[in-house]
Amino acid sequence: KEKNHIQEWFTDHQKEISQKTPYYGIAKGKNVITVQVEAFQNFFIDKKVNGQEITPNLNKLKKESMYFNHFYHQTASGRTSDAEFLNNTSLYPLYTGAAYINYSGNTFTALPETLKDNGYETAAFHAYKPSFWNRYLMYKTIGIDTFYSLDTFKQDEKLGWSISDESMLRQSAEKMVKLKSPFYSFLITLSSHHPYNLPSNYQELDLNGYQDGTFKNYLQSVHYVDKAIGTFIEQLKKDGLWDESIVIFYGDHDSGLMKADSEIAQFGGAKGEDLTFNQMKGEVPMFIHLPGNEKAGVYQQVGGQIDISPTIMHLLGISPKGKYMMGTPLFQEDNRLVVFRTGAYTTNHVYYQPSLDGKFENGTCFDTKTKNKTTLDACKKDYKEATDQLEISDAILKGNLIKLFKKDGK
Ligand code: GP9
Repeated sequence: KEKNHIQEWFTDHQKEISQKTPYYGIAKGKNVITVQVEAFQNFFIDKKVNGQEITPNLNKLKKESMYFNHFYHQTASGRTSDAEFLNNTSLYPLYTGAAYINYSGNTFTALPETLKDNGYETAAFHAYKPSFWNRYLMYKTIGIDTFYSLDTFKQDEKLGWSISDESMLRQSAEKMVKLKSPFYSFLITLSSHHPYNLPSNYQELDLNGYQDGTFKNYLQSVHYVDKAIGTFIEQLKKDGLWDESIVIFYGDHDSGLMKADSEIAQFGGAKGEDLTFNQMKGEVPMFIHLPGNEKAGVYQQVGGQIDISPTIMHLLGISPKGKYMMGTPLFQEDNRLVVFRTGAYTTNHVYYQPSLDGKFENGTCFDTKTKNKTTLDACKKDYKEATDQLEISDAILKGNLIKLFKKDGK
C-alpha cells in the first residue's frame, strides 16, 4: 500500500514539476558548474561590519545573477554530505546518520546520472580524503565520472584541513577547462570550516568592538572565501567558461554558532528565537548565474537545496519524467513548500516551528510578511504534506524503492 502511495505521489509530482515556465530550456546545452560553500549563511550578503563589506564579490555577483534571498539549507546530522545529497538526488537527508554512508548502495535517479544520459561529462572536486563522508562510493552511485580528491591537488597553499579554497578553486578550474563540454562540475569548498581559525595574514577585516572570538573568526573566513570566489569567477571568465555555463554558488549549512541572543544572532537583528532567528539559521545564499547575466535579479520565493536538481534540469530543458526527485524548479513560484528534517517548514507566507514534543498544536506559526506569530490555522494547510514528504523520502531510502520502481518500468 505504501509503495503505491509513493508511486502515486511521484507520478503527480513529476507532472507538476514538468510544467514549463519562461525559464525552461533557456540554458540548454550549457555546462553546469556548482560550488557548494562550507558553512555559508545568508545574512552577511550586502552587510557591512565597521564600514567594510563582508562579501564584496558576492554582492557584485548578486547584481549579475539570480539571487534567491529566502533559500534554505535542509541538512541534518550528515551536515556537508546532506547538502550534497539534497543537491544531487533531490531527496531528504536522514533524521539521524547520513544517507551518504547508510545508503550509498541504493539506486537513485540523480542529477549527475541524468546529465550523463544527456551527453554530459561529470566530475566532483573536493581537496580532502576521498573516504570522508563516503564520497568515493556515493559519487560512483550517483553518476560522477571523476572525483578529484586530495591527492590530485598540488599541496601548494595549506590552510585549515586542506589547501586553501583559493588554490582548490584555481586548480579545479584548470582541470575543468580540459573536460569535454558539456560538463557538470560539482565543487565543494572547505576553508570556512568550524572553528574558522585563519592565520593572521589571511584576516583582512577590522572587527574592533566585537567580542565573540568564534564569530569574529567566522566573519574573517567568510570574507576570505568571498575573495577566493571572486578570483575563481575571474578565472572562469578568462578561460571562456563563464558565459558557456550555468554557475551556481550555494551554502551547505549554517555555521553552528546560532544561539539565541548570541553576538551573531544580534548582528543579524534576531531577538530570542523569533522568525528572524529561524530564517538566519536556515537561510544560505543561492546564486545562479546564466550566460550574459540573463534573468538577473532578486527572487523572493522560498526554496531549498532539494530544489537544485529540478531547477538545473528546468534551465537545461531536461524533463523530470521518470525521475524520483522531490524538489520543484525554483521558477515555479506558487505553492512553494520547504520542509526541514526537524519537522519545521516554510512557504512564501508562513513559517512553522515545531515544539520539542512534535505535536502540531504545540508548535509556533509565524507570518513571514509581518514577522509576527500568527494563528496555528495559518500553518495547518501544509502540515500533512510536509510530514508526508519526509516519510516518503525515508521509505524510498529504507526500501531502496527507486530500484523497485525502475524494475517495474515506472
Ligand atoms: C570534509 C568536509 C566537512 O570533507 O566536507 O564536512 P562537515 O564537517 O562540514 O560536515
